Amino acid sequence: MDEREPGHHALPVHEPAAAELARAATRAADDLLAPPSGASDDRPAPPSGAADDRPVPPARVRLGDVVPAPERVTPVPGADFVLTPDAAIRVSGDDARAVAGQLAALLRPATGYPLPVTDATRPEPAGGITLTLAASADHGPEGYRLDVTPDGVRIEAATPAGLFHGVQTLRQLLPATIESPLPVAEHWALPGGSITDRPRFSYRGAMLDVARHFFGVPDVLRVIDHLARYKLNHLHLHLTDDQGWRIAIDSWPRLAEVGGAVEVGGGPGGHYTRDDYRRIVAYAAERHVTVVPEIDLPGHTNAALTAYGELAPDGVAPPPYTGTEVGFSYVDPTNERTYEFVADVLGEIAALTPGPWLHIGGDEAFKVRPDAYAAFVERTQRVVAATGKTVVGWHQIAPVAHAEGRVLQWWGTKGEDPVTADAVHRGARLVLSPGNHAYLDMKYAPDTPIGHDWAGMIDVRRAYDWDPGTHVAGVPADAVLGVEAPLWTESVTSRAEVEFMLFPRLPAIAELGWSPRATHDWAGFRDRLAGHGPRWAAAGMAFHRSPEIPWPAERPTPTKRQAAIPTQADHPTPSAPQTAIPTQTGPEEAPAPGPSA
Ligand code: TNX
Repeated sequence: MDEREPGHHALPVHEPAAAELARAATRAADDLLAPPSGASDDRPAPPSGAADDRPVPPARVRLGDVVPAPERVTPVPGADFVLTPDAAIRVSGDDARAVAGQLAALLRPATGYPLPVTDATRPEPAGGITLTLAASADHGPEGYRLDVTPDGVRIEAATPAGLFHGVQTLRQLLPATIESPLPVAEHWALPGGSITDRPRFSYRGAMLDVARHFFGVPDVLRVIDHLARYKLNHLHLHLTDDQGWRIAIDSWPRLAEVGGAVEVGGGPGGHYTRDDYRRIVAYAAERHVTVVPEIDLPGHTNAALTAYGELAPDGVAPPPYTGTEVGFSYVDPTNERTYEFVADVLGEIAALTPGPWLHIGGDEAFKVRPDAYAAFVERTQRVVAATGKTVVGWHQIAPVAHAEGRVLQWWGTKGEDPVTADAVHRGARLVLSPGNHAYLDMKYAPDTPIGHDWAGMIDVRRAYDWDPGTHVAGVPADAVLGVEAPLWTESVTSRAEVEFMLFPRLPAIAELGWSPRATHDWAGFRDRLAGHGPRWAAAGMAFHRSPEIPWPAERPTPTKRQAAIPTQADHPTPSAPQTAIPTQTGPEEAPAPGPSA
């Protein structure tokens, strides 16, 4: 195990300075080796009109700076491509057109360029981006190939999901200012070379607990955007818990109306209507993200019991709960009415959910006797199967009889778990969310203003330094479906706080899920990640300025037409750990709904 000494988290303050120096030295060396920016013969000139009002030289992005690390990166020095105002995005077919629309929507705000989407068969204007869907391409269901040459950028994939992931890579190869919501005078260069890429695991996700504190649709859509940036493809929504029931159920209307009316701390809570949920699911699907809905059973059900006291073991509705204890509530596993409730709720959720998974919780039902618990979970697994979905549960359901295809979400903190290993031998697959590495509700360090510490502190290095393929003893890599980073929200109350806890740790988990193990390297990851800070800042996102990461010095923003880019004014200097969380992180508006094809 990679457990580190207690006290490690009192990070040496000189570490970032040393890393910063090393980085500066690398860049200086790069500058000596590389041809002067824009001066090589085969490099196109910067876009006309942009050169004069360009106040600073372009920030250099290297082809290998991508997070998560691609499978193979082959830089070609001097083969940079520069995106110019007359560029078009060419597509090879209708399915590629939707991704091209998304790419155009990503690039238009900061560049101010029209970037029309055109057919690849039309005569080509020079210097554009081509997206090619080729079913014969050997990149797997999510992989892609990206080529940058002075003449253009080409992305090829066998599926729209692969093209979409390639687009996220392209985005990261442009200067950080590409994230600006307003036009910026910038030299829009991409480093030359080729990338071929595909994921290590098919399930790469994050969980948002919308039960402890409720988060409205715009906040959830924004989290989906964050997942998509880092090639995560599952959003697990923890929709119900003691403090709130957050999804409307037609056949049991009081669940959301009554059970959704509070949250931790006594706030008004809230819930998603069926249309809200459909909107979330559709927005996610456009970004190749599958929503995994969780109805936590038989414990964590106080909110349901407040709405329908008949489900409680004593038949009496308890008062609403706004604290943060766990393990005290449960639906009566000996009452047939409970199984009508389970079938109705899971049936409605299944009907609203296009993805294959239905998560039934199963954690911390401390007050239910083991035999009654096993009988309840077995029966509930059968209810899920009857809906046509595949059951997912927290690893507490491991001892229960196997159900076809079932997936256990493992949140242990020790790599020894014979009960889970046994369930795997009986056919279960695992999604790994180790509490002491992947729980993004844990504090970064003792002075982190929000978060838990029961699984220890999780700094960026701890989030990164583990291997999903070997983490649980007796569980072979081929039984691991993937990884997920849960964000529980007992202490997380706003969009800014969500982002502060996700960044920069979510990209670490994303890299574990996507990148080949051979690329795993903390020093390299930390340096690649550093360049993402300015991207998050330009996008108006909050993040923790972890002292482990050599964030680049601030670069004056090359504004054009007085671009109002969110500044980092509320972030301290890179060497000081950020302990305060900005209350406002940019436009309050929801991200625009995805561009329609
Ligand atoms: C454990 S992880 C829980 C949650 C809490 C979380 C806080 C799991 C399946 N159950 O109910 O929110 O710890 O870290």
